[in-house]
Amino acid sequence: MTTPRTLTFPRGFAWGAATSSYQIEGGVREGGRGPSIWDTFSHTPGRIIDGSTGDTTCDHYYRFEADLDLMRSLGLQHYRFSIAWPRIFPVSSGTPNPAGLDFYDRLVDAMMSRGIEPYATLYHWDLPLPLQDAGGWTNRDTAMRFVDYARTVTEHLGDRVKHWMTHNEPWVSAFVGNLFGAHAPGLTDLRTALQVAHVIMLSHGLAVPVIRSAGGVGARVGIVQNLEWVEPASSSPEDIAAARRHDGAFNRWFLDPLFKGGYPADMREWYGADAPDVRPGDMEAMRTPIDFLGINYYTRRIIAHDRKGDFLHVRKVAWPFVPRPGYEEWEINPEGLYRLLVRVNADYGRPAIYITENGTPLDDLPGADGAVHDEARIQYLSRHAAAVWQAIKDGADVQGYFTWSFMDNFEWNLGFTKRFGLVHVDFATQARTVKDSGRWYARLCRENAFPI
Ligand code: IFM
Repeated sequence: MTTPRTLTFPRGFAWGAATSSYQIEGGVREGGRGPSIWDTFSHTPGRIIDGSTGDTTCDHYYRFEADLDLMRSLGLQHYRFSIAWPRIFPVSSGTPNPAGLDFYDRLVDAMMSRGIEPYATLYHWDLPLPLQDAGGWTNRDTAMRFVDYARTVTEHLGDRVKHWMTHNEPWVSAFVGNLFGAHAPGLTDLRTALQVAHVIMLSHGLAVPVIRSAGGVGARVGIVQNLEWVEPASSSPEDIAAARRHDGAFNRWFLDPLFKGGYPADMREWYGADAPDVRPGDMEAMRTPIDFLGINYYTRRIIAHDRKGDFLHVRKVAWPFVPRPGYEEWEINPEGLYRLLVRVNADYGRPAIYITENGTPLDDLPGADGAVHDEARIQYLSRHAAAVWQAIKDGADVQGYFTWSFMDNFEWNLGFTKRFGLVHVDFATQARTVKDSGRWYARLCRENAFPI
């Protein structure tokens, strides 16, 4: 069978772009917002490679109307954004902050009036600082506070927002923040990371029914996991076992509780005494059925056994070497997205899926003509969209695709050194320039199809 020259997606397929609150909003002291763990982390010398912070970033808090105008002018009809918990509960609990709710009211209204459908993430890493001071995600009470926060926001916005995501990338929150120390809160302890992952997943499970009932008719609730396609570096039993451990830690540890009701036994055994404190009812809560799974896909990993490697005794192998600008660690591998989708379909009972993030950082700056000619991003997007098309054709229930990101923004510990946007942002002047990829993607969104 030959591949058609134009790839057409199912009717109603949701094309969009994604961002998150701390990465684009700025205005960190506006409207009664309290501090988050990222405010203190980014202000700690040495934590962010270029010494920057999210204090201003894209200034979207003040410029959201113009940013949504730009989105509309490109014809994007779906937008995944996140809500900053410290704007809603600046002091961890008690009465919600009316100015914070008002900001998201105005933001969502501005989307609706432009024909842009909101997809809201509740937690994209900006934990209110008072909660961290009380133990953060190691403290089970944080899960209860998350449920309160989820209820407040969905009761408030649920008449307009119909797609809710509880968490963005629990693996990153837990491991990058609490084992590798590269993200807030900057800790380096495996047991802490595993406990954080557990309480985050518990908070998700507890919040799902609350969001569903407070969100009103048509509310759909999901969670976003960052998943990788994993392959062993060789056919040796050691490398195969190492790849299985990487897959266990990265993928199965977060998918099995959602769809199978328990942590994978091989990984529980591997973690031993570091495994989290699981109480009666926790796993049942985590297994609460979701309406969709959000998948953030960036790369494939080729894994070798290495006793001196990380906590999994593994080493990431860059093979075959694919030179690329930007994130050297992230091999571009659209085939891995296809395989991952087929695998999730087969192993986890064909869930409804949204690709909630997929994108690449490039050194794409305006040229002498003032335009940004990012042909490499167009290649990246078209190859990944083709992988999604093929996975749908082979049975995966993928209902939408959101590229990361709508515009260049604050890339966490990498500051402003990585640009992922369809829209270039000059952080000195706040000028926005639509990249060539933005125009290419806009056409794909409008036509629900693209020529290959
Ligand atoms: O910028 C991040 C985003 O916040 C979460 N997923 C990966 C992106 C690129 O690193």
